Amino acid sequence: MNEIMSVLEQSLTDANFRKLLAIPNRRVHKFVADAIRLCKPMKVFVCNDSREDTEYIRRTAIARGEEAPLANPYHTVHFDGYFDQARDKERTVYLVPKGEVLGEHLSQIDRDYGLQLARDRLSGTMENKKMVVRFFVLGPLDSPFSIPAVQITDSFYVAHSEDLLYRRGYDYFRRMPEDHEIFWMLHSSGKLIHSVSTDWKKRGVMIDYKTNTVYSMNTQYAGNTIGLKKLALRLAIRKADKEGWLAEHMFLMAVHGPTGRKTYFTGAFPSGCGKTSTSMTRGNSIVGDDLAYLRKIDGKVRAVNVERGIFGIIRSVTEKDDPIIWDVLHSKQPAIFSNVLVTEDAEPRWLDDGLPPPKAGINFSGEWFEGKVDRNGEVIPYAHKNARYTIGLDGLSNLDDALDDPRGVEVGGIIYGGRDRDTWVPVQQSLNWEHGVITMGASLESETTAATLGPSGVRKFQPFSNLDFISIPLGRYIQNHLDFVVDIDSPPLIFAVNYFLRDKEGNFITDKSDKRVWLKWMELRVHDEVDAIATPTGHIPHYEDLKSLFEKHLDKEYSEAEYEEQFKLRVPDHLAKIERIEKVYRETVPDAPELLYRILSEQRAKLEAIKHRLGDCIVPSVLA
Ligand code: SPV
Ligand code: MN
Repeated sequence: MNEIMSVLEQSLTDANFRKLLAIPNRRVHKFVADAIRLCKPMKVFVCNDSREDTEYIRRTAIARGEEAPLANPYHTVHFDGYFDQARDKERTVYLVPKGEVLGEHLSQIDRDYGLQLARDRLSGTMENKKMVVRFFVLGPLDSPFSIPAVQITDSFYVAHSEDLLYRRGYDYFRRMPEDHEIFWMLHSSGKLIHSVSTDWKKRGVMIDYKTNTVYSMNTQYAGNTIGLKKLALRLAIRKADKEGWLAEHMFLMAVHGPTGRKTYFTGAFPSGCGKTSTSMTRGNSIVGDDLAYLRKIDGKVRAVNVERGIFGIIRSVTEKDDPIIWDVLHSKQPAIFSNVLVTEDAEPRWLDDGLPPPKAGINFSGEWFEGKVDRNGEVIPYAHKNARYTIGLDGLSNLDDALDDPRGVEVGGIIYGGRDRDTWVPVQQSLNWEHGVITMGASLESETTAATLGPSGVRKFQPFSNLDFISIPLGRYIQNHLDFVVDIDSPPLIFAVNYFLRDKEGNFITDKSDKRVWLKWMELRVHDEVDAIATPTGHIPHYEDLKSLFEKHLDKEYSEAEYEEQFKLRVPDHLAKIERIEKVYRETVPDAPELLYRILSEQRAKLEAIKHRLGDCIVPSVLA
């Protein structure tokens, strides 16, 4: 203990030492001292969440060139390295103790080897830099959901982003019980040239779930560095597994029903598949757009937003389609833009922003001009497809008032949705909880997007939209979902949506705004206020109900022909999907629950029977 104190005393100025020691938690002191011994920072800054300290972080991000001011004085821009523009799934690994098995969907290395590698790579990385120590709370404060987390980083951009995205926790750390479980995050950008990590080939995220610690190195992209986001989600999934709750890659929103009623939904969509835009739909209110914790409280499923901000994809954000986000991004609310193009007037520009494309500017490749190509002769777009904006939720006009409720909100429905060109109808309700967990959550597939490194547009198995973050064997994770509601009288309904259905020519057959109608229909289903057609894959809407919802909420004439095209049962595609899903579970998920195979077989049998009777493609009027 004395050794820890002497490291801290030697490395921290009086003011920073006092700030750290005001948190009377010896594990915190030890984590900071260990990080100092390993990374050898030139200086250490402990942030106590005062205005002065948080402003200092923002100012320093600019002074060090990690961010640059934009024309709007409340805005900055940050660039990640050219090869560091998305989550690096391959190099995000679990450190697995000998004898433990995680299953083949998770990248993993031996724990002892991994810890040594992390130490080697982090050793001395802050020699000419300042280390920032910050304290946050995941979920609302003073709640059964709260998880305190410490972030150590040498990136002021990371520390600044977290300020917008998470609930400040310095005071909470001062008063919480000494033995409260804590998540620990240590990040270094490594060597920098022009503020960009140069050792990106040695980048990595190493998750030591034994000690709730995540090490991140030689990377800057927020998905790899912001410990509280997807790095903490991986730890939270393990904690939830032990304690009987769920940590999910889900939005949380209130769908506003008739006479002002609010019904809360969570929604799991893979990155880049409409999660944020659904949670932001006009006429409803948002609690969160990315991460939710779900617990059972007093016989109900209740959920909270883990975060208090949005790190959203900015591509295609337009004044017409996303008026609320657009307004916030043109207001006095603080925002960090990343990997956009900056014009000579210091305005940010992003792909498909509804304006004439720029001819020149600065982007993630440096000085950019029209027609610029990369080393392989590929044209570099003016902004990255995965360019993002970081904002707090507080500026949103549609923010739900339950954001910080320590008890969370009661969940009426859970929605699963992926990028599916040919199989699922735009909206359907599962036959029951188990059917939803298996045929919707566990069977989710989606085409890849620019949110992860690698090619886009490839159909991949994406169970629960959470596969990238699941940190326990997949079969066990599914069993946890099945078991979650055993003692609940009326569990949330489970729905599947598909915004990406296409015709034979490859054109989308639903409109972006249609999701408003699907949400309103689901809201009515939760209250049993609208009837549905039972099909082998789930309950689908009646035409008349959708027609009136389209008229009411979108002022749009919805034709029967559109309905039939969108909601016909595509039997061969469903059968092919069951084949794929069964195969992936049989071959790669040895602990998959038996119930999964039974439910898939039942669904296959029903589909085969109906195919025999009615053919390959069945319009809803025949099913009704
Ligand atoms: C996602 O890719 O799912 C995101 C952004 O929400 S991040 O995980 O932070 O990369
Ligand atoms: Mn996400």
